[in-house]
Amino acid sequence: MIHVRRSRRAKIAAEADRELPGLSDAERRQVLEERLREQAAIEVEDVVRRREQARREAAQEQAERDPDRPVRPGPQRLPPGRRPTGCRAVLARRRGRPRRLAARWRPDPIAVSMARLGSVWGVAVTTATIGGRAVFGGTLREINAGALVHYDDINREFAAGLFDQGIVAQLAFNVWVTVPAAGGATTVWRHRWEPADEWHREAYGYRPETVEHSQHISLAPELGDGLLFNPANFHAVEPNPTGRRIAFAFFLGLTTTGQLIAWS
Ligand SMILES: O=C(O)CCC(=O)C(=O)O
Repeated sequence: MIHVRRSRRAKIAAEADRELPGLSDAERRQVLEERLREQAAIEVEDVVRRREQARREAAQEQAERDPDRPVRPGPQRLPPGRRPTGCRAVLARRRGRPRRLAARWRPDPIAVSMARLGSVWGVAVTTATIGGRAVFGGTLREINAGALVHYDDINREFAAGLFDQGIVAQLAFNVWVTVPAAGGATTVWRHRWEPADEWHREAYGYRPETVEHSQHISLAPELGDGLLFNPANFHAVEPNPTGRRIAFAFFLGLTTTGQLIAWS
């Protein structure tokens, strides 16, 4: 490692001497320090990018092995040539197309929730679109074994943008239709992703020490409770030893034009 750093330093020095001949010793030292700092930043970014990639692949493998893992089917109608990743890929492959389980419920809890949220916001909630086509929006989900500390952020997941609409903030909405007698609390921490978190990766999430010093709030769901929160904040679900914990859920995005769009 030391050998690699020395040879990198020598290479950067040679480049600087070639490009900027005639610098004083002090100027040359400053240029070298700046370039070494830039190089170090690029390397850190590269490590983070590789870890993210490894995490996505591990999460995908995990989802394939463990069908009970809490996954969220996300935007399924991807543009030509664009393949879904992570749990979305698994769901897309496993089921062909997502099924809207809520479709037979009357009234449809997803439609009711979106209508209420839209009336509070002042503009109706619409579905996110890709190339003009609406994506899947509204899941019925059972989580009994808990969920690791994790975050959801479409802008980090698809840095180049995925939907036709630009999103400035994301919210997660859950409304519980079956709750366990004990356990199953959702905890949300005042903590957003930072590069150092990558040292605490665990399967599809992060080890608890990532958030141990952050403020948090926990909610043990009651029947009919709804929870709207920013999923970019790290969050987790406590397992419930008995009973069933079932919720209708979707993501909401606040668009650059002030609309609310839904997906997943
Ligand atoms: O079920 C919950 O309480 C939250 C689940 C979750 O991780 C999410 O909505 O992103």
